[in-house]
Amino acid sequence: MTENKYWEEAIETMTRERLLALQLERFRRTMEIASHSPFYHDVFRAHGITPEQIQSPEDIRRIPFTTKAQMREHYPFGLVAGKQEDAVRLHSSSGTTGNPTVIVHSQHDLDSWANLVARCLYMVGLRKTDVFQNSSGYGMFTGGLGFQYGAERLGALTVPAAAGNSKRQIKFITDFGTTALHAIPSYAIRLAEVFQEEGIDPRSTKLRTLLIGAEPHTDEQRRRIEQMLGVRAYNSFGMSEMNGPGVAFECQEQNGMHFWEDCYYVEIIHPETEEPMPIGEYGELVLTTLDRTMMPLIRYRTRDLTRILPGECPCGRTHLRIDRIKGRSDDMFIIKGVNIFPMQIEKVLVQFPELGSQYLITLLTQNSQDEIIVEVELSDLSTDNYIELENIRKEITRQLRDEILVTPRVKLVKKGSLPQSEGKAVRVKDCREL
Ligand code: DLL
Repeated sequence: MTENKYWEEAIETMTRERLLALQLERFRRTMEIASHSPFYHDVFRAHGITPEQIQSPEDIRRIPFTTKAQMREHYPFGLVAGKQEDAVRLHSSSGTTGNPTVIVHSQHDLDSWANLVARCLYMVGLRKTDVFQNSSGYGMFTGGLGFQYGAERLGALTVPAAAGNSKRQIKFITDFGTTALHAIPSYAIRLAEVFQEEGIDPRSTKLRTLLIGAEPHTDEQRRRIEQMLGVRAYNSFGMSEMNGPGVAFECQEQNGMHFWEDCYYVEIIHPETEEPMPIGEYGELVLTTLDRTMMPLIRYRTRDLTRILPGECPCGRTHLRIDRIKGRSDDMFIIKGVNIFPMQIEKVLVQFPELGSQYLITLLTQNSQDEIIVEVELSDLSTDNYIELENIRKEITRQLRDEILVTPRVKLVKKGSLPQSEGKAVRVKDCREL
């Protein structure tokens, strides 16, 4: 018997027309459920909106957006629509300022989420015979439990290694015959460095597949990670408000992430005018959950910037693909009137074999002027000849200026000297005077 290429063929390859019909039906059902929450009850009433009015994408645009600020205002349970006795899990995202955001799930929601993650894992070639190791933090961070239940649903042997302790991660990979690893990209780099320090060639292990996501990274960084670990690395996108991982994932083409449109309604809007952006153009991702019963979110403004890729994917899946996340509108910083995303800087740095993978961008005020300092670690391939280092530094400065249109102060620092965080990498420190 030939093996099926898809986890759920009928859904994954559904025609666009049928997919839209399914989405509209689920959108109406989602609104009906959401109207039982205090928050959406008031929103729908104030705007005179009922589920029956939603017959087309144009109708959807009449519904107001939901923002993170509103979720915080209605903290913790103002958006919960289901009954307390049906609630089985709560995740909350770290709130750096004010209240965190809270998401509550029913058993149905958790089953649906696990199925989506299994669908992603199957898509990149994982099967029951794989050994899947998860180096995510467990707990509130959804990369832990989200992948755990997804990989179990797939039927893989799942190793909940959790975050940190790189030597132990490597021991698990070696001893348990780990074939697939989930890591955030900055940690994948760290792990590759520890393999090297320990004198173990990752290619001598069974590790072949890496799933990386949860933080922005360039395609160049992905290729570097693939090279360092001898794996194929697939980009994985999600956020706690939309469950966690399993929202959009690359297929084996490695060309954009398929968004699971049976479970999410996707819009890309202009962040200021809020008008829909044409296919192929960058804007802010706005998402609606279509299969959540405890706490649906409708037209949620994610702040993530991306675009829908035009054309069909050779893999046969009909669900749309988004480009890698360019950044969050709140990561963007403005220096001397120029808008800059950290990923533009990473794209330049990663081209230099003399540089390692860790960098830190610091924004300062000097003589009432904004200044940008880029500190970047040297790699093992770099020289310690001062003149050569100075030439490299000048070349990096020149290329960065061409990319971001302002001249940064570049500092080359010793490997291992930049601060490392356990969770997502901190790339920008803004120390400017207000
Ligand atoms: O990061 C969920 C997740 C876990 C995704 C594991 C993938 C793997 P949050 O902590 O709520 O959830 O952070 C969500 O992280 O809005 C994006 O800004 C960013 N992000 C997530 N995936 C990617 C990615 C999880 N592949 C926020 N590329 C999102 C770039 C990403 N940014």
